[in-house]
Amino acid sequence: MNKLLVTGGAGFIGSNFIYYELRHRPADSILCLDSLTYAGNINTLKPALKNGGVKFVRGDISDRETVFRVFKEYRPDAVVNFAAESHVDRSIKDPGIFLKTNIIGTQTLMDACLKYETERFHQISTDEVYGDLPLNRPDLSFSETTPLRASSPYSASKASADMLVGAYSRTFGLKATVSRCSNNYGPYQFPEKLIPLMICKAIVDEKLPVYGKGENVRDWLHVEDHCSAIDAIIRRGRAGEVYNVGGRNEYSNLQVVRLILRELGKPESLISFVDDRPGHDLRYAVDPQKITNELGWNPTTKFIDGIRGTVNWYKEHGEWLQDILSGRYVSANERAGYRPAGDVEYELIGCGR
Ligand code: NAD
Ligand code: TDX
Repeated sequence: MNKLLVTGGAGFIGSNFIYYELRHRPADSILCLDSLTYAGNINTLKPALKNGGVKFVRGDISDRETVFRVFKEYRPDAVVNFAAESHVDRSIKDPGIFLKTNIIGTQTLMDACLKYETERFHQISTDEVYGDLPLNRPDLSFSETTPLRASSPYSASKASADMLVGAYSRTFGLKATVSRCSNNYGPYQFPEKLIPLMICKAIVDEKLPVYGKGENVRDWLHVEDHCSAIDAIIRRGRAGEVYNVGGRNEYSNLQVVRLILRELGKPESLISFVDDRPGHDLRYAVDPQKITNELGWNPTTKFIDGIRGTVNWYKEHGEWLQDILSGRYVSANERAGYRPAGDVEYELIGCGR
């Protein structure tokens, strides 16, 4: 397996995965297919594209013509599908694009895999497909057999895609795997998600908007650990299987925000409690026993070290961040292949613009 098609590789986890593969599998070739929505940033991939091991096509995974052309010309051995609308708050404001990209996009890629007999299709899913757990039951966690019970339009679209992967696997014999991971953090995360948003705001002494009472719990995993799990699954995981990926590393949002403030030497008076997210999931907790037992995977980054490294990364990558906050990255994206269709909205939620 040495020709990978990585979709959504200009986003947070996809770009980290491309760099992970370049470091660990230098003989492999990678083609990144990404439509460069507001969440994609071609600048993130510049060093990888210069290096020559990675090629880039700007295109939409729900556009059959583009997808089939890419498969016909590139003939990937494996497809890793990161491309998605990924922000819960946006899905509450406008669900439509989540259904198009996350469901139809996944179906389109799988149809192409069947036609071109791709050895492996891997779907990057999320622990949010299982719904949430109560705060007062720390003994409970999600296993791969926990029924799907999505809460937001985002998680419902991801759960739909997971069901389709299962159906394509059983009905058409598609060689597919699914990974359901907990909340990721690390370099290159778009500053609309909790950790990078809070870091960015704290650096410039802006108020940090914590939803509700800040008591919701997430299970945090460093993105590098997610990448090592995906690498193990696509190479050694069994076709037809789902693997949960998590850090057994639960913190409330308030604990996370306080930790970031401490790392930056900023006062807790910056915390501002704001209206809660509608339908806000209380707690996620993933049981990663299956991937540990079958594939020997374990996370390696301690949360305190990971947060410290992430805070420092954002402090040291002011240009990458300013390009986003100022909207300059949109021009770089527009120069990268084609102009976005009219339905692409370049609105930054929560970034003070
Ligand atoms: P992201 O929003 O940072 O990046 C998504 C990427 O997909 C962007 O580069 C965007 O341009 C691209 N994209 C969007 N629509 C597309 C389309 N129609 N065609 C082609 N490209 C398109 O997302 P992320 O946080 O890196 O998440 C990647 C995947 O991992 C998603 O499937 C998400 O559901 C899943 N996931 C994320 C987390 C997390 O904590 N961020 C946790 C578990 C699972
Ligand atoms: O400004 C904020 N204030 C706040 O209190 C934001 C943006 C978030 N929050 C809370 C909501 C959540 O309880 O922080 C928690 C984390 O929020 P997000 O970063 O938006 O992540 P979440 O909703 O948990 O979903 C993430 O993890 C699972 C990713 O965005 C998904 O793509 C992934 O599937």
